[in-house]
Amino acid sequence: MMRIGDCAIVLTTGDLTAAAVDAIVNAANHSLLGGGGVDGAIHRKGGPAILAACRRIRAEEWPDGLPTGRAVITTAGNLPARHVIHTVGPVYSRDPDVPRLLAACHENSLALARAHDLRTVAFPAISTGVYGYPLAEAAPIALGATAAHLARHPGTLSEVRFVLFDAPAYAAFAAALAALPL
Ligand code: AR6
Repeated sequence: MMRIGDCAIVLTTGDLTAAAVDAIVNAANHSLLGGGGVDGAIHRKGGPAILAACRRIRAEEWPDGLPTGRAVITTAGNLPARHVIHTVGPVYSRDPDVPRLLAACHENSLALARAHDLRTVAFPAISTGVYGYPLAEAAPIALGATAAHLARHPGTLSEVRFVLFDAPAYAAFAAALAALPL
């Protein structure tokens, strides 16, 4: 755990779909219409209201799909969370834009949470599954972007939780949190 102003950054292991927070963040794809990994689990357990809201967002705001690094918010349907923030992580490559885009996912998701007066947000390890981002590279970017955002925007958020699916993911995030330059 680390405190930045009034907000705690917390690491846990488990299933993101069980998190009873104001918003969980979905590692989505451009289509916003579902997929595998954490995205599949969110739609499966949250029910059809999430997909219906995503279809509306596609029709009204993003007809060509949500760009990488951007975020949108919907209901969480039947999940214990109140909202789902959908963001699209980058597919891992050596392109120098990739770390910036992963940071943008975190910054834009947190900005959206603050804009909706949400206090507690839970993230998965975005891009580290199907999109192939190595955990040891993704963890410092995810935590660094989160810590910097909280330092710049104190007040609204009280907890940002990272729900890591397995022990290697937890270990990578714990090492990165301990090494954060603060
Ligand atoms: N709770 C917490 N973490 C989870 C869960 C869960 N229920 N399920 C998987 N993870 P991924 P990406 C972890 O593949 O790499 C989808 O098809 C998983 O172990 O879900 O951003 C989308 O539609 C990994 O550490 O997301 C996109 O097409 C992390 O969540 C694409 O995958 C992210 O893995 C996005 O790929």
